[in-house]
Amino acid sequence: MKKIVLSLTIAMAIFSCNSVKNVNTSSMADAATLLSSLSSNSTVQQVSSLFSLLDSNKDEAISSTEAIGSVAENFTTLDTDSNSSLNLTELTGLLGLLK
Ligand SMILES: [Ca+2]
Ligand SMILES: [Ca+2]
Repeated sequence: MKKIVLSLTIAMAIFSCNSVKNVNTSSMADAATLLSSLSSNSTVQQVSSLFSLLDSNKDEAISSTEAIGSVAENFTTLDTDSNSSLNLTELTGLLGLLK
């Protein structure tokens, strides 16, 4: 019985470590700040910075789980090739949606 409790505790510890690692709160906060400062006058450079902040797994694509705020709200509109992820070109389309 003790062994089971111990391995459960270890499994829980590993799990909680992993979930902390997966959520990079500082870059999420940066992304939210940058996103709220974007307007139709924003540059592709700014969208590019937003892209790298949102792309937490660094696969050069924004998945629906990585999208936040207006990117998440307009995800299907931005995803012009409907592959359920946004590349930099598709994310740049956000500028056209901002007023
Ligand atoms: Ca990604
Ligand atoms: Ca796409």
